[in-house]
Amino acid sequence: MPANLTPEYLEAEERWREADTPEDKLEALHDMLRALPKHKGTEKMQAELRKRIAKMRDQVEKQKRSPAAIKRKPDWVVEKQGSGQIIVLGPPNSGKSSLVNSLTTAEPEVGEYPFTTTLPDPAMMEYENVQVQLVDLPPLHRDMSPGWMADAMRGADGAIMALDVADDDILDLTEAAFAFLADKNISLYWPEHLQSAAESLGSDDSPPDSVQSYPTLVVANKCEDEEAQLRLQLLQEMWETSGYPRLPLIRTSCYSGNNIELLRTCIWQLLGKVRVYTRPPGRKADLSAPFVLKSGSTALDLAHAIHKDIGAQFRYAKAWGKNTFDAQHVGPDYVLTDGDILEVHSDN
Ligand SMILES: Nc1nc2c(ncn2[C@@H]2O[C@H](COP(=O)(O)OP(=O)(O)OP(=O)(O)O)[C@@H](O)[C@H]2O)c(=O)[nH]1
Ligand SMILES: [Mg+2]
Repeated sequence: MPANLTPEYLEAEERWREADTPEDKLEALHDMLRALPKHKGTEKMQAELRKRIAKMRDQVEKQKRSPAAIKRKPDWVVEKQGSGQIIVLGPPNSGKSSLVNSLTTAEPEVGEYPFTTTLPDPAMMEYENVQVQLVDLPPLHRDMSPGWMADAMRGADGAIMALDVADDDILDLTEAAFAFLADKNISLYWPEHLQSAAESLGSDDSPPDSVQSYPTLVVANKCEDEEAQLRLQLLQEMWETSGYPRLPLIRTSCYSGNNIELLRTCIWQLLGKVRVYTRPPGRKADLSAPFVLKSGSTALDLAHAIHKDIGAQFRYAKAWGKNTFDAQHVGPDYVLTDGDILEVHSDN
């Protein structure tokens, strides 16, 4: 941030942060542009502000065209889609939107300045033959996150917490992000189904202790930075002394693409789900359209997912998979493995 920002600008920026509606945000953005000193040093900020104004104006216009739809639900409610929903958490400017950009075909706004993302922004991530919904969120900060953030997170199946290992303020910003979560009684915990992450932060293996709790993977982003390793060591120490929950960690860089594909796999594993295929007797399974069920689900759960009558009249299934021999007869309690193919037989 340039040092010569006027109090008027800062006041308008504060109003923008606090604004709950796109109209109020638009008005505050206009005031920010008006109050921004106009000289060579602020040309980039002026251009960014104009871009944000144009985007916000589009949003206001869209709302006007469908007032009924807007009345029904607030802007921060994201409808779940795909096989599961993962929220993207983290302090300001840590690269949350850039990660969503790298993992999906969506183009959420990325900015050099903090508080670029102001509303939840869903995007679909492809993982092999399934789609996972990522929700890019505004930054987490003790004093500066909007109060509705906790509501926006509700219902998610897991979270990634992006931290910026190129930023000297990483410890303070991480603390401010955790303070927001603590304030809202939101906890994060180790995702038991994750198989791919080699590193971990902290040692406190406490189970989730609040109504709102998420299996979480920490993403150390901007890891191409020369001093990333040093900051990660400091982060490790701080994690221990602060008593934060033990969480897995992977290092990524949106700039070099490092570990982005590993992150994709981890996100799928975070969900703790299995993909199972069905085949009608004597025919081939359609491997492009899996049933996606909670890990630990059984052959009977699959039968119910196919149709309630098939579930009610389940007799047995033939299974092909990693843990069975081909066409093995299995009963209702057979626990499904990712990639299983089942031929379900019922009295129906
Ligand atoms: N060096 C480096 N910069 C990155 C990387 N990923 C993102 N950035 C930059 O970091 C800045 C912030 O990126 P965003 O994706 O907007 O961050 P954010 O966390 O969504 O920011 P807010 O929405 O404001 O909280 C931008 O200038 C990005 O280009 C990375 O891997 N390495
Ligand atoms: Mg963002």
